Amino acid sequence: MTRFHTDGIWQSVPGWAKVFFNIGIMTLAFLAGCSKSQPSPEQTAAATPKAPTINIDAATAGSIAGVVSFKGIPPKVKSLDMSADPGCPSGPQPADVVLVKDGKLANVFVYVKDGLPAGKFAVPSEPVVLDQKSCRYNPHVLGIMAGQPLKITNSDTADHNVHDMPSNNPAWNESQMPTDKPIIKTFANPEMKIPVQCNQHNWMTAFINVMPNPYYAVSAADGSFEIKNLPPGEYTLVAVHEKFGEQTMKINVGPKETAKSAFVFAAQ
Ligand SMILES: [Cu+2]
Repeated sequence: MTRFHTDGIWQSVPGWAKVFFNIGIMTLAFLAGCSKSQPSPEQTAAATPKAPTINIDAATAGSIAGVVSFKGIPPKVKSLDMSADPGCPSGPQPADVVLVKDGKLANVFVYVKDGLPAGKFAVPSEPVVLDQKSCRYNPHVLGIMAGQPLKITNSDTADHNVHDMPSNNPAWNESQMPTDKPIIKTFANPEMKIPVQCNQHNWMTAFINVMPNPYYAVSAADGSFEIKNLPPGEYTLVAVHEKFGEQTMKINVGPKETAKSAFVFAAQ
């Protein structure tokens, strides 16, 4: 309150009036501070909307089971040379971007895009594991719910580095030695196809799909996938492959039914 001390008018004001003036200013500042730090209940409710958590009725829940095929001759598998690092396998190693076996395609991310009830789905506390093994990310494609822990482990004798490159979540870039404890991460926001790369080994790539619900799966080596515990309804199902793009289908799931679906990808 010394900012007026050079002002002639202020100097002519009696001392008792200055005291009252200063008390008034301090009271106003105090009230302004209170209104900032203690929002009204209405403000709090608006800032943190509470969507109801959806309960799935086990008596009627169904599932989707399917297979992803590959039509035609798959592209030649690239050979990787990991020999520069003695902690990695020696000799030519097959790339894991395209995995076709007996006409079936692995690492296709299949998820329910539309048709689910509105609301919030329970988030599992069980972590999803991303392991670095034989100088690859295992799995190469994974799904995780927003808020669910991701546990990153190093099973190799090589040093690795885990670098994610999201656009709707914070990025991280961390080294992990063979003896280091697991790195735990979470993603707050749903986001598809977050690339992950090892800065030590440029062939090591993975994709993380952060989902707002638990209705997704990754096709296995035999092309199979299954999405369980779905309430009966009509859904839009999407299948995405890193190289071969995206496909969409409508599918109806009746009460207690296992609806069958099939996707067929081809070289582009
Ligand atoms: Cu690495």
